[in-house]
Amino acid sequence: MKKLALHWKIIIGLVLGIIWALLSSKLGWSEFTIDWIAPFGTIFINLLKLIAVPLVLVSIITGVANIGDPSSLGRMGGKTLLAYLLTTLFAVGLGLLMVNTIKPGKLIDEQSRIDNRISYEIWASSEGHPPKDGINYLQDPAFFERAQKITDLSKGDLKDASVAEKMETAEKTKETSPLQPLVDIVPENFFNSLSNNGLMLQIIFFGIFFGVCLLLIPNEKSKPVTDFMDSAMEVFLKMVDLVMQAAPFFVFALLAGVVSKMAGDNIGKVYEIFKGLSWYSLTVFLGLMLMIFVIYPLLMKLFVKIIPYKGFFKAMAPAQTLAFSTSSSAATLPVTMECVEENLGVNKKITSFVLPIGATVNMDGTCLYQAVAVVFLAQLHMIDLTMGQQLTIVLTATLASIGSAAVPSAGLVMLIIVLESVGLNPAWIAIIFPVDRILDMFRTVVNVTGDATVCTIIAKGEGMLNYKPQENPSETFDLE
Ligand code: DAS
Repeated sequence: MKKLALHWKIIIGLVLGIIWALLSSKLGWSEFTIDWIAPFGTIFINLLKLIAVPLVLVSIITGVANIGDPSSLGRMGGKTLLAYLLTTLFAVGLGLLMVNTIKPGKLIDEQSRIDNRISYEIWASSEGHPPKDGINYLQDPAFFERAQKITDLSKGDLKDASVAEKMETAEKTKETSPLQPLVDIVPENFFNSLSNNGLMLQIIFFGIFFGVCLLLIPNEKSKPVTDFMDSAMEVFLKMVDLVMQAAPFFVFALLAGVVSKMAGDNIGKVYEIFKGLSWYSLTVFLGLMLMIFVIYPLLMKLFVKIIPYKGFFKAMAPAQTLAFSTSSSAATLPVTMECVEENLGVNKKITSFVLPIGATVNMDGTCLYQAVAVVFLAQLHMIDLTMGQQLTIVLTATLASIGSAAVPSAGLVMLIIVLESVGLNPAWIAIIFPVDRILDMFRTVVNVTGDATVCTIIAKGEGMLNYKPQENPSETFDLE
């Protein structure tokens, strides 16, 4: 039988996870699922986090160091990085606008959100800090009256349960799975002693700083280091690749575990979780489609004009389909360069500089998705992020997308930083992981299309764009 592509295997794992979650809650197997299946999901997340830190460091260093000669860091380099930064900031803003408008995390029943909130407060207190939105429901018995008012709760358990009781039961159900010793073998953090919220941002800063200095020392001195970093990058990408080979099983364990932990034996809650994930996926999908079919064509119309709407997509189709199927901007880069050179008429001098940088540091689809994901998860746990926190998301999602390696699911791994930056539980990536690979396919298409758009605009500005006009001029952007 023809080898099934990884993402189809992951989707099979996803479907099996959904079936198991439904069966488990229907037949009362959630205890078994939490004890014997969910830990493999935790191991998977720990593995991804374990690889993330060195991968980000090496990915940024190689990305910056491979810019070439430092002089190119000048005008064109400045224009390129500025253009990439602007499209990234726009994408984060669009993501925040979408998620605060559609509010996918609020479209599930309040009962589930209240329980999610309680688990958040217990996690926050176990981390030694108060809930980040300043409200401390668990210390407020009126919380349960408030909950009853909001959800017109008839259920006796909330009415009678005291705050302490709720805390106690929750503590008991914490990760005490028999497989916990197995989970503890896989450290979640490369620099365990340094595990603090700012860790990843410090890594990104250091990576950029190191890369630029590497550029500025004489080539014969920097070459051994750059070669070492390139091989180190291969090693870490191989690690991601190996872990992803087991992704179908891990996705199954993750989904089954997350649903059992959040819904228990309550089939109604399972439905609510899937409903929330569907609204979340739709919000991300709509944002990504807007970027591809509206924002980038608008930028082309504004700054390039001579390339027709249909001509742009026809030119980019091979790269976009490859990005969709591989979920990797790096794997797609050679085809992206060919499409932009051959079909859009951009000079090789521009593509060989602008596109490799774009593949490493410009991920508009990723940062849009990260903005949506963090606010969705907060909404799901009855947390209203303040404007200040949302601006923090703009900064950290931008940095996280710069730090994301151009490989499958890199954006999810970096989501950890964005969640930690606003005091949310990084383990929540497990809630959205089940649908992540499918969304990754679309966001990689956006990443690649964004790189090609910026590259064409830069070429136009440098007078190095030689597009062959289409036969039918009425289709051009330039409708005058
Ligand atoms: N798959 C990544 C890429 O190659 C994007 C992501 O993970 O968000 O662009």
